Amino acid sequence: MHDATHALIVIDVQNDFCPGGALAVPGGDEIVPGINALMAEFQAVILTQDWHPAGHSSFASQHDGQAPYSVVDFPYGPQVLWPDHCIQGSPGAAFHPGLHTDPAQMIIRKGFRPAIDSYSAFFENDHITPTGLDGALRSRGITHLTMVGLATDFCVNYSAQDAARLGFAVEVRADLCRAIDLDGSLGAAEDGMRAAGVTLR
Ligand code: VGL
Ligand code: ZN
Repeated sequence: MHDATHALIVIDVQNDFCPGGALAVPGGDEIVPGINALMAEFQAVILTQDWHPAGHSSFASQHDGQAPYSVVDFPYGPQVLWPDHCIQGSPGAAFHPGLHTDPAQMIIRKGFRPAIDSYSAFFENDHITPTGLDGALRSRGITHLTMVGLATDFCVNYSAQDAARLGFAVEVRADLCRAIDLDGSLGAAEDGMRAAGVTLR
């Protein structure tokens, strides 16, 4: 059992990111039993939930002539356009039914502002708008984070790098993550996380 300074952050283990979902990550459901087991080792378990309004600006459906997985320029930089996914209150936005949610002390929802996507559990994709997680962790004296979930190369990657830059000691359990891997995004994410000081294991 870790002490009270360590938290487990479980990222976006939601139906739309699992096989059969709108933005399915290959093998996304395989990590659920291992994550459930890992929860028992932590005094603090926090879940994140991708939580978009219908018609969110990150959806390809909102951009004439753009296919899902194309990249367009947003005011804050390049943005991948996704299939419609994790719409607030929809079955796809719900946690995977096998995920143990009772141990969670906090659920951070993100991506609810129509004009900004949010991969990271700490900041939206403008890298300015905070989710509040940094303050919540700090006020509890939490300094060490273990991250698991979906997808390795997007929400886990952005969350881990932001956390490391904010001064947390961060470990990503790659065996309890699965990737989308668009055009080498997994390799780039692994390099970026290591460069930011994240421990990958
Ligand atoms: C995610 C793409 C869009 C993720 C969320 O959880 O990695 N990826 N929204
Ligand atoms: Zn999303």
